[in-house]
Parts: sequence; structure tokens; C-alpha cells
Amino acid sequence: MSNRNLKIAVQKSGRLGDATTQLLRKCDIGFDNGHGKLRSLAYNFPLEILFLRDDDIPQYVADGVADCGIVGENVLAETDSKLRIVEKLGFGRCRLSIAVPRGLEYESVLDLAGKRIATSYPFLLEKFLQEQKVSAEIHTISGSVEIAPGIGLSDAICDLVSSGSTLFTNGLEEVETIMNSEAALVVQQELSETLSTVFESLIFRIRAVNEAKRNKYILLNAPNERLADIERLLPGMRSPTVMPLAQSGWSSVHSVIGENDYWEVVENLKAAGAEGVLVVAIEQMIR
Ligand code: PRT
Ligand code: ZN
Repeated sequence: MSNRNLKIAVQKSGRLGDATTQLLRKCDIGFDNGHGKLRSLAYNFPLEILFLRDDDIPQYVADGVADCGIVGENVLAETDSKLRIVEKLGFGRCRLSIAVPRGLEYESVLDLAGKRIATSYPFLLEKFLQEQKVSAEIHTISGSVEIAPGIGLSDAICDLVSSGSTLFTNGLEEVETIMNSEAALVVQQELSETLSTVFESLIFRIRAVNEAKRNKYILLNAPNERLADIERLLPGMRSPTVMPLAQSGWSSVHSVIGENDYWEVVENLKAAGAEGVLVVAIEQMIR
């Protein structure tokens, strides 16, 4: 038991499937995920990947069939899962919302009283309505929730929304947000010492990949007399690297900048005399 591989449950296909595979590959974990495969053993990391339906992932991890998993927070919340979220992964972002036919008069959540609401998220909807002290009729359906009002099955819906185009196409309007969600890495409470070590290495890699996504590597040329200003704009991981160019009086400056203030920093660098600015994506970043 103690020498077995770490088992991770991931979505077989669907909205989280590709991003999850990409994340593991960026972590330099190589595996074959050909169609129809239920499990796959990584070639170069002690990891076994189980491909499942997303709804089943929390239970499989809780039962110990898998040691950890990657699943949407919405699924964890709907199944009232007690699994520990170790890391939010920044993909599969969406929100669970209530929507009503566009043009319907809607002032507040109290307008839902006595209404029929179709959803695949009865647990979270019920909890929300209770918190809001609103009594409504919940119709649980497993898919195509957005068509329910149009065919007269319900007065409102409660479903996941990302771009909002499904609601728009079906003449619906978002009126309440119950929760925001993204994909998360979850783990069983108790892992053996060996499996914990492997899991820690996996988190280390995932964090390095995600940190890299939030940053860019920047290279530029600057006249030496402007270096002080430019260095102030580029704190980097510790401080920027400054190297002389072949042309005297000029230096090459290398550093890392965060994606949030990226454009502002680049504009300020240009104003401070930077030339020949190159920006490169980072594969992995360990602080
Ligand atoms: O087969 P399996 O059971 O594994 O997959 P599934 O069909 O149940 O799930 P899937 O692949 O559709 O979604 C997997 C996970 O992706 C969800 O649990 C969420 O965590 C996440 N996610 C992110 C979404 C969306 N965005 C999303 N937009 N899941 C579903 N949708 C649907 C939504 O239900 C609605 O039908 O997309 C439509 C709305 O999208 P927009 O862009 O038009 O607003
Ligand atoms: Zn599902």
C-alpha cells in the first residue's frame, strides 16, 4: 500500500478536461489520455490519473478510490463535500445564478416566493432560499435547464453561467448570484507519509505553473543614465539583472512583472527611456 502511486481523479471530458490535462502536462507530468481510457499511469511521476464524470469526483476522493482530485467548487458545494481544497486553479470559472425571463418585473429575491425554479443544483438552491427566507418550488432536472421556462416547466432557473450567452439566447436574465466557482485541487484528509510527499511535489509543481501564468519575463535596453529610474519600476523577484550591451553607455535589463500591472509598467518603462522591450511567457516560476 505505502509504495503505490498517488491517484488523482480528473474529469474525463467536458469543460475541465482539457485545462486539467494541460495543467498536468505543464507540470512536466507525461501520460497517455487516449479516448476511452479510464486510467493512465504517468511515465515520469508516481501518479495514476483516473478519468471520471465530474459529479463523481468528490465521492471517489472521499471514499479513497482516489487520493486527490480536480473538480469545480460548484460540484463540491452541491455534494456538501468535506474534502479539503488545497489550491484554486484559476480555470473553469463560472457562477451559480438564478435567472428569470427577460422583461419580467423583478425587484428582489422575495419575488421568487411561490415560483417554480428548475435546477440541477437543488441542494445549493434550497440552502440559498432558506437563507433568504423565501419559499419556492424546486424542480430538479439533470440538463438543459435553460429551456425550462420557455416550455412552461418553470418560472425561473438556477444554473451555472460563464459568458451569459446561454441565458441571453433563451431570453433569460440573471438576477441573483448564489456562488462563484472555479476548478480546485482537493485532497483526502489522511494520506500516508509516502503519498503526502508525492502530493506535496505535485502541489509544488502546480503552484510553479500557476505563478508563472501570473507573471511575464521582460527584457529591454536602456541608456545607463536612465538605469536608476528603470530599476525602480522593475523590482523583479529580488532585483533586476543588469548587463552591459556591446555598445558602450547602454545596458540590457531583465526582470519579471506581474500580469495585473503589466501594461502600466511597460508604458512607464518606455517613458523612462527603455527601448527594444521583449516580453516572454514563463513556463514555471519558483519564488
Ligand atoms: O460529463 P460530466 O458529468 O463530467 O460533465 P458535465 O456535463 O456535468 O459538466 P461540464 O463539462 O459541462 O462542466 C464541468 C464543470 O465546468 C462545471 O462543474 C463547472 O465547474 C465548470 N463550468 C464553467 C461550467 C461552465 N463554466 C458553464 N458555463 N459548467 C457548465 N456550464 C454550462 C452551464 O450549465 C450552461 O448550460 O454552460 C452553459 C452556460 O454557459 P454560458 O457561457 O453561455 O454562460
Ligand atoms: Zn457532470
